[in-house]
Amino acid sequence: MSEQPPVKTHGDALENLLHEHRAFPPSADFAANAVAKPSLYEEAAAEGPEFWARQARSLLTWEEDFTETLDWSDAPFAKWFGGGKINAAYNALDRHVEEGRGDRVAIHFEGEPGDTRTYTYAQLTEKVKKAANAFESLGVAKGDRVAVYLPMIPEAVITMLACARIGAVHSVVFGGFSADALRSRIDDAEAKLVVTADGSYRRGKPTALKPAVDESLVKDGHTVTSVVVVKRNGEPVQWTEGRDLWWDDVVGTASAEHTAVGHESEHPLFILYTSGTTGKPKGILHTTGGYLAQTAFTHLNTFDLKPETDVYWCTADIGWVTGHSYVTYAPLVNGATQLIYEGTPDTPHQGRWWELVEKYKVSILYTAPTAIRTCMKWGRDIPGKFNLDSIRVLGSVGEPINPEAWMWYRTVIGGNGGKKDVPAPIVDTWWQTETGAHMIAPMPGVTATKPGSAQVAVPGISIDVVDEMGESVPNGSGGFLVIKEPWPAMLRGIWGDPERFKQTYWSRFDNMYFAGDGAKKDEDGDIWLLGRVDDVMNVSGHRLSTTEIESALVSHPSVAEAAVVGASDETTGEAVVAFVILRGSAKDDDDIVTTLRNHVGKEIGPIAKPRHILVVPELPKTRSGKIMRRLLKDVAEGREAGDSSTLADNTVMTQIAESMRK
Ligand code: 6R9
Repeated sequence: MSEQPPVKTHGDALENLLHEHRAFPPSADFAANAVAKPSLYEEAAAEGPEFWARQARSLLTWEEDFTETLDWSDAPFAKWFGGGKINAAYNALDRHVEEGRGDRVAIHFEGEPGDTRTYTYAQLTEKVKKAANAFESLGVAKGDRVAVYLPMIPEAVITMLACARIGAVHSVVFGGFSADALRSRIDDAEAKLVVTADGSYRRGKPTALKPAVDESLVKDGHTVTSVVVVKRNGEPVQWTEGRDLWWDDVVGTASAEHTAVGHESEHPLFILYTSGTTGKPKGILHTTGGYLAQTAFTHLNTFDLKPETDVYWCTADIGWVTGHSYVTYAPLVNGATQLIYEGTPDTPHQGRWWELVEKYKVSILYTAPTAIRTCMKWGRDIPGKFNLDSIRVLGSVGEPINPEAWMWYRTVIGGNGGKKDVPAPIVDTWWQTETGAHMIAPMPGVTATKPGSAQVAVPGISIDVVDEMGESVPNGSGGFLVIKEPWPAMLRGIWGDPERFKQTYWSRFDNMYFAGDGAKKDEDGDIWLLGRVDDVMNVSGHRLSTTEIESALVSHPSVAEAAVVGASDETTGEAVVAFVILRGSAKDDDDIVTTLRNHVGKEIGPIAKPRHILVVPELPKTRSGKIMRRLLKDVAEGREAGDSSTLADNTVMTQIAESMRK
């Protein structure tokens, strides 16, 4: 344990006001059997980029070995593993079959209504070969783009891998996005094929997808020649002859023979548009060799994966980068057995996730803080009804995880409701669509984990926190998170816009990638993420992090969830405005707002006391669980809320507006 609370202020840097100083070292047993050993850090430091060359050769099968590890001569455009040829689908599928792992379960699928399917590696390989043949028969060739607009069903993974197999570039668009959002992504990537479904099941109701595709293609001027439709929920669909084809007709009848040829290491693998931003979507481009090497390495080491025995479950949607790297690619490249679940955590009851953990004996669970906080709100009795003993590693991603939620996750989920002597370690993984793979994360079995901190750079990754001038800050101080050396899974650019790539990520500091996140180093040098820099408020000259105030609010027993924004204010520059969801009984407490203001004052300091606290029934979130503070800022500043088309639930803003009027 660190002796000092990791708090201090430093010049103009972010004020660190958290008082968290617990640390949980790995058990001797876990450490002894762990995949990642402490020596990984020394090896990486000594070897430089060659560390990654070694990982790429040991974790992947290359059709042709590479001749150059890294070409950074055209920075910031990196080339990794030049001269190498590799097929992503071959690595995820065929080689496991060829090496005698064909009977291992690749995917356990559970639909929301309770229907199940199981695919072994041999069966999944056959499906992907058929899909690859089918897409080729529709004229899709290497380099062509394919838009994927599917729910969380095995066909999503099959489609992505079939594209990778033939060298087509997939662009997955969230099933929750509107027809307009889909069209702008189709246009930007000039997609030839769209793969979709009639619909899916969410919250017990069939929801439609195909109508949005139809609507998106009404106006001429697009590049789509075929739409392949998976039959998922049997909802009636409109049909455009000559363009629309049922999956079963075209994939079902295709040949199961297909040879995977190696593509250049730098061949584009996918484009993924970043969510929640206004203006033209940013198509983040990833390529093959480096991406696969880093995703496979991190999946193995961060999660301590034992592919023969573990059952891994990442709850992320395929439309999010986490679903790309840690559902479709890394787990299959590593030969893991994974669970894919279609629906929502509360259908048909609030224990659905825990029921699935018990049923499939999930041993590694990877989810987002927003989901953990939602489960906290429902109460520990719900997971308490299930046996969670199988869980041995827990992961978190997407947002800073409040210490409160971290401790709950550890005890209630990782500790099987307190019944386990040694709860499962939690790995808080910081990374982005742009980084492609984990960048900051503890290694279970090596790192003594701290509630709320992602802590240390992944071996082979160079991370720092710098001040306004780009100078590294000392321990105990805060600033901007940067990446100092190129990394294998880094984005190779923004689709069709090299200038915007340079401008967005490489212009703020010289020769450093600016992630857009604020962070601090504690006294031990461990990194704490403080949220997006645009989520940092300036109140009377004091820089306050939304995350810290949210954590303080959530640490009060009456608060289930909280979101904080800065509203512009003539006198103080910005004023803190908090939106809170209360737990059951607190709703009848008339003094709750005063109580919470004082609580924040006590936890952080009077300067952080919210000017206004608004009690709301829900918070606006994207499908990946990120709170859209931009919309709350509109409310806080008395404006009409802006574009909410990327919200998971479109009615939330109306609910908030109604609660304001009361
Ligand atoms: C993987 C993913 C990236 C942004 C990132 C940061 C936030 C992600 C986090 C985290 C604190 C973590 N973020 N993981 N913040 N701790 N463990 O989420 O990608 O959707 O591109 O979002 O998410 O702000 O910059 P993406």
